[in-house]
Amino acid sequence: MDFTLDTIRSRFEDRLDAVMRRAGAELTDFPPELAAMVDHLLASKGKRLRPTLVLGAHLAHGGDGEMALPLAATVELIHNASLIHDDIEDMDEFRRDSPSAWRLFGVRQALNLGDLLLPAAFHLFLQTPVTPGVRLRVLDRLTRELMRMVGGQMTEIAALHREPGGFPEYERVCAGKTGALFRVCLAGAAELAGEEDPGALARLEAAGTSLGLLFQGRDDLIDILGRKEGRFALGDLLEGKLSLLTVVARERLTGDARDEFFTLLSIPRPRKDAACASRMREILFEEGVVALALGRHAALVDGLRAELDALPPGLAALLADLLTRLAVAPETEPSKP
Ligand code: GRG
Repeated sequence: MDFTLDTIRSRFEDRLDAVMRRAGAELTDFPPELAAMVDHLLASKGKRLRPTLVLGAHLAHGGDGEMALPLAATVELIHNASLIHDDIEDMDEFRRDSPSAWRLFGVRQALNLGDLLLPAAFHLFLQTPVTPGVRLRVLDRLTRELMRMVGGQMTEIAALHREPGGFPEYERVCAGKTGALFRVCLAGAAELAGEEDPGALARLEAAGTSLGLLFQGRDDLIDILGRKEGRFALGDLLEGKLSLLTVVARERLTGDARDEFFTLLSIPRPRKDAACASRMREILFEEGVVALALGRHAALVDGLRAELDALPPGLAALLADLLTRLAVAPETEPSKP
């Protein structure tokens, strides 16, 4: 079969929707206006990358995909919960080209919605038709990774507005907040298909960690290149966030440019305005930080590509497809913010 993101996503799209809708319907006996919030959430779909990876990894390990549908829906529900909470924490007003959940329903109900999705996700996973032993192993993986995800997010927030500790700190944050779910997608799906070899599972976990780093790096680059669809660009600089750019800035900047950049980074909102963020962006372009960060990201993409041969062929093909989408084209002229 053809292991591309598009073919796997479209092959399972209807069934994944049905499983997620069933989870929504079972959530509670809400009155209609509250049920409408859940419906809105389930209707606002993203790229469905994580469930597609679950299904692809299951197929690539000899599974039929069907048995992995509850896990696929589970990771997407957890991902959605994390986005709702993340938007509240960052006060991001837009998500998936529409107002974020807290803008639509208020902070309190958005928090509740995120909270609701988590037990719903676990409840759904428990319906996976595998032996209790396998189910428990994957459940254990899921809970451990979810703790790492929250840990990564907490570490990132603790690092706001300050000069970053360096690339290892950035890697740790990405391995948690973004890599955790990717590790579940790859290694959890393989376990559901019967994979027990510790070496094979470790390779899948390593690929998930690398994907988290690449995915987050791309997100960081898109923020500065001004190509964030439906969201404000430069949000990370405004927020004073640890990012691939601030880490490379720490390595690269010297003298006045360094002092100015990190002084601006340390200013909290709302004192830091769009003009501050634009000046920071200017420094990053002028001092070659953006070019270096693009190069660093491209090298990481190449690094993971070189490791794909160690994975089952179908999964290697699927991840090769993903890597072409994670590459970020360099931009010679910075567009005006
Ligand atoms: C699990 C409720 C809960 C909280 C965990 C808030 C938090 C703690 C973690 C946030 C983690 C986070 C938002 C990481 C960012 C990952 C990222 C780049 C998301 C964007 O993913 P896409 O592009 O989104 O796959 P779509 O919209 O396509 O699904």
